Amino acid sequence: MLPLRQTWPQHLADRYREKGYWRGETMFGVLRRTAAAYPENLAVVGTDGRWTYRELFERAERIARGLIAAGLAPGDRVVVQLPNCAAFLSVVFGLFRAGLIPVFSLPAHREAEITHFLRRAEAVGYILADRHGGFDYRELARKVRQQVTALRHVFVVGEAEELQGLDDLPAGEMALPDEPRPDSVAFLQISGGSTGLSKLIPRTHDDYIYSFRASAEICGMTPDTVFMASLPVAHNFPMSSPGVFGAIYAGARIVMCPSPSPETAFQWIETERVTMTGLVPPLALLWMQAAGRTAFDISSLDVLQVGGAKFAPEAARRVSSTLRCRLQQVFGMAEGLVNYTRLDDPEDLVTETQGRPISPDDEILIVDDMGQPVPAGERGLLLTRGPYTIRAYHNDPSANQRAFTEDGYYRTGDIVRMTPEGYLVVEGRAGDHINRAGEKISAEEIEDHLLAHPGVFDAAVVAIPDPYLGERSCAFVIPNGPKPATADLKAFIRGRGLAEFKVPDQIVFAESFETTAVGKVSRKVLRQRLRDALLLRE
Ligand code: J2J
Repeated sequence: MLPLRQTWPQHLADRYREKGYWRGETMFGVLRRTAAAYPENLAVVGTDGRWTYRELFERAERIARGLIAAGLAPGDRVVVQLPNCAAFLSVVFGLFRAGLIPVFSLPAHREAEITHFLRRAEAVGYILADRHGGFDYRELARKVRQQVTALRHVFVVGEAEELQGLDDLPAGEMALPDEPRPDSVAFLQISGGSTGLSKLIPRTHDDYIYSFRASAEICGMTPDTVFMASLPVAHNFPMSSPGVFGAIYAGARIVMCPSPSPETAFQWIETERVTMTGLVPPLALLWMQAAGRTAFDISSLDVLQVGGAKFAPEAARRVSSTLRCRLQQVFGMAEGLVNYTRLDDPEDLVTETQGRPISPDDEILIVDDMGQPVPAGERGLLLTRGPYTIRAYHNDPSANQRAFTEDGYYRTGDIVRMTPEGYLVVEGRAGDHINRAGEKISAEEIEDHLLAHPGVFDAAVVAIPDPYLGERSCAFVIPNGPKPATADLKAFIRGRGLAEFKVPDQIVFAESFETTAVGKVSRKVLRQRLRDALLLRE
């Protein structure tokens, strides 16, 4: 298979190299260098193991050999679905070493999402856990394999039953291929997606390494840092801002926390003396609440990052007094651009803003609906391009048409303003997705599933502000004949093989959607009106 590319104009690629952003390293090269510098330092701790950098490196190489021996070839795509565990890293770096392209899915994903990723990525492999969180992923693999005939290799981490176990692959002395080119695509990340199904985000070795190397510097990561992945590690935030990859760059220790609940996470913080972790706002609120009455000693925690959705300034102000650590706000996206408040920023900037970009070469444009820049300090749509922001999604011309301007800016869909200090404040969103505790749900995707129910004539899914989740999803449904039961509709969505977080939190039945006499309105306007009407009623 040909290496996937992400193309920046030549003059910009040259500039990014000249400035030392892109250094021609590969993802596996990052691990190799750290393993050479700190072989006996503990690299990763999880429920499945405690490995030094030397052990992690050796395990990754063994997996690479096993995958090549099994018949996979450089450039092949492999969907990875693993929870937070040490093996996540050995598998992913094994794939990198073999020149295979991981496609990162979340433990919450089910048949509908996994088959979509496999098809869209033209993947030939799928690596999954045996069980996690009360769910048997092998069952999922059996179903998926029947639906996607191009899927030739399924490997289970753990108890494989009749499937192929990853640890049982004959590694032998299989020769490893040359390492991939640093400007080639290293993996496909998934987008939160505001229209339809998730899009695939191709990130190159050069651009991604720059983003997490610079992030690790901004966040002061050193070999003494103990970074805990509390959120699902396949998310771009715990993966790269600076996340587990930034930690590997810095030679820090990684703790793979199996659940972000305060009961579990606090215990890991105490035992492993965790110094830094990242959360979405609803979890940060839970942790702040729990901190006052926990018996665990969480005093090692030095930096709490909060991002993925807007963190209210009132809550942000309480972090230092409740959790007794510093706060860093993070506003990022899997497509690229990441903003941080800096650790030495004055308190007002840290609590009231979502930070400033990583790179001096991150270009920020704030525009009105016509695409014209707004006056300084006013709110508008955020467009961006730069040394680690993609120029195109994988294999999706119509999404690319919508999501990028002609001169290569990514339309984030976020409404922001810039402070005089050059910091961004997120004010809202133009796109139609629901940001449910940091998980982005496309309204259109859920509407399409609802419309497949025989009892549904029409459906519109909207985001409703929620005190716990930030936003929850509400589906307005016009029945086709007798009203279906709410529980049936939810069960129907689940039965379509969707991640649980996509099941509407609330369903409201309506007789019609004719909210004005003006005739047909766009979906976007319709969703807006339904949301406003419901909020007025509440
Ligand atoms: C408001 N909205 C935010 C914030 C993200 C670091 C951190 C987060 C993500 C992420 C990431 C926000 N305040 N602090 O990839 O590397 C919303 C915006 C944004 C979208 C991106 C990272 N932080 N958001 O959340 O790809 O709407 O990445 O465009 O999942 O989340 O979502 P995602």
